[in-house]
Amino acid sequence: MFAIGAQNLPPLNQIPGAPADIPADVPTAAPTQYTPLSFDTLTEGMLTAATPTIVYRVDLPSAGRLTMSLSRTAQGALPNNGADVRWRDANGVQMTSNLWGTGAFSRFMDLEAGTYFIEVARRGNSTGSYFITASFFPANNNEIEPNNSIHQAHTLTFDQMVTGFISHQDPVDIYRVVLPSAGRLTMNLSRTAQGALPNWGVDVRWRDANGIQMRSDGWGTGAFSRFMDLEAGTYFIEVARRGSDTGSYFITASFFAANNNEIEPNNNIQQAQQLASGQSVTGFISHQDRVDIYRVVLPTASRLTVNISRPAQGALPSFAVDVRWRDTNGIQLRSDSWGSGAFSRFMDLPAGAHFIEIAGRGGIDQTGSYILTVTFP
Ligand SMILES: [Ca+2]
Ligand SMILES: [Ca+2]
Ligand SMILES: [Ca+2]
Ligand SMILES: [Ca+2]
Repeated sequence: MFAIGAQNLPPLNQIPGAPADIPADVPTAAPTQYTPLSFDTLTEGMLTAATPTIVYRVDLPSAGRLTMSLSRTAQGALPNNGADVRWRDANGVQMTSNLWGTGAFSRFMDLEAGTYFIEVARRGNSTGSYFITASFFPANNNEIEPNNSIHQAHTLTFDQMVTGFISHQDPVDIYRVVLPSAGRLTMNLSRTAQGALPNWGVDVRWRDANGIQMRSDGWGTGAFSRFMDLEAGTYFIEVARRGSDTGSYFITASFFAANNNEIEPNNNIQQAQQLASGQSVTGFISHQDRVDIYRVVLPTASRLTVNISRPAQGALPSFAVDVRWRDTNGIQLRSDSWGSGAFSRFMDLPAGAHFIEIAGRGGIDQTGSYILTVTFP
């Protein structure tokens, strides 16, 4: 089923005379004597005083989850607390070590493609026989590695799912998204059916074009779906291991354009966009842009009515902004929170320029688009 090392298989599945007192975490050379394991094939081993350690070789054809299972034979079995199971990489460097105590043993590691060695070593005076089986489940990841820095990031196409894989060797996957205009970027992550990340497995970090972190969320149980309202440009989404949790995941980026036709920058009264009576404008409060200011010129003393509503998609959440009325000098006349539903308020004002300011409150989810209409005689 897979290639094995061509060299020098010893007649016995053992390393004769391997010293038992080498500290287990000292890197060693790649073992030259080992027993190759085929997946899902039961192999019997026997630890004795003369054979305190047996090394197995496993070749992973792709990235995926390697599960090692050990169980006791019916007769002459290893006594309890009988063995250490050490996982070594192609160079013989120990990656982890497990104690095989009572009962059956089944542990997995999520690993990149390549050669690994599994060492079964007796503890103390324990001797006896056991069965060992290697099983493999490929990650089937189609992320493009290496993707471990923003310079190597894998560019996502909107609404196209990619399978990623966080392994013992690979703690981070970085994806690039390019927003063609201002709008809402939604990231969805979910678990694969097999070999999935355990719960609380990763942090999902949002970074700007310079790699500066804008947001970070732990991905807990269930599916992950978060959005950010962003200006046009390049962003990076980083999937980063938490602790030792590894496994595969699905990731999809979706984008909904704000279609805002406000004239930016409109962030102070000098930059304010002038609106005619009856004119509707679609504005957008984003992570980067927390204020939009509009100018209204009343020809005579009259009633100015301000209506704000939510577009069907990508709207501001409720209670996300303040609506401030300012006089011709920018002095605030009034401020209202915009709650749920539509906003409609009026003021009777003298002739001249006035300003309507839509000001975000700074919450990470309190962004989105709105439709503003002003009316006056
Ligand atoms: Ca990966
Ligand atoms: Ca990676
Ligand atoms: Ca804006
Ligand atoms: Ca603005």
